[in-house]
Amino acid sequence: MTRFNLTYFDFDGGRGEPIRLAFHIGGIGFEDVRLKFPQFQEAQPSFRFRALPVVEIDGRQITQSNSILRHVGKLAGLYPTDDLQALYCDEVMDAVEDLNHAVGKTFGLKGDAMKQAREDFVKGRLATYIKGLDELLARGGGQYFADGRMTVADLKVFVETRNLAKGILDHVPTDIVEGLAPALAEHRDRITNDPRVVAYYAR
Ligand SMILES: N[C@@H](CCC(=O)N[C@@H](CS)C(=O)NCC(=O)O)C(=O)O
Repeated sequence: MTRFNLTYFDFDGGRGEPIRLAFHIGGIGFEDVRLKFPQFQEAQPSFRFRALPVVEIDGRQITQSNSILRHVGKLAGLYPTDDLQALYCDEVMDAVEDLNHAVGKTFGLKGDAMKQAREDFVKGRLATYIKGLDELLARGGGQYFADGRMTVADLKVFVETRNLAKGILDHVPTDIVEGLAPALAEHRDRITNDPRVVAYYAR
């Protein structure tokens, strides 16, 4: 049996969480290694690109969150077999990565510099990406992004929109998704209430 070992930070968000969800939903056993930041710093040289998530598959280290999520999605039955639907799925996942990189640039800033950077982010890239994702949801039929069912693209967006609503990012309004894209907020609630997702958080 293939052995999976996923290493990510110890919180229910970010680039690692959709992968954890996909493993669970697919009923695929994996070791869920959760690092606190000092543990990450100590172990960082052992990660190929000095970043997380990484997954080890039978001891071989694989990096890049979307590549890992796509692979686990295939194993879990959460990735389309139709090429066009798979492309829809990939587009959504890569758009979320653009957003992750944009918000990453505001980390580490302090005081007024942070406030200004976050306000610019809210009016600029974040608004653009929320509206863009809303369009992609409509293209998928309004309920899911691809394949007319929940796929890894939905898990990736859900983790992001839920984090925005949690208020984890200072100076980002928690109702920004509701305000700009009500259908995307409904999508977050739809995935939150999916019995497979409910079961994961109830475990
Ligand atoms: N392209 C990579 C980016 C990975 C990445 O930047 N991960 C962040 C956490 S979400 C990280 O490890 N940051 C710590 C650092 O770069 O020092 C991926 O998609 O996995």
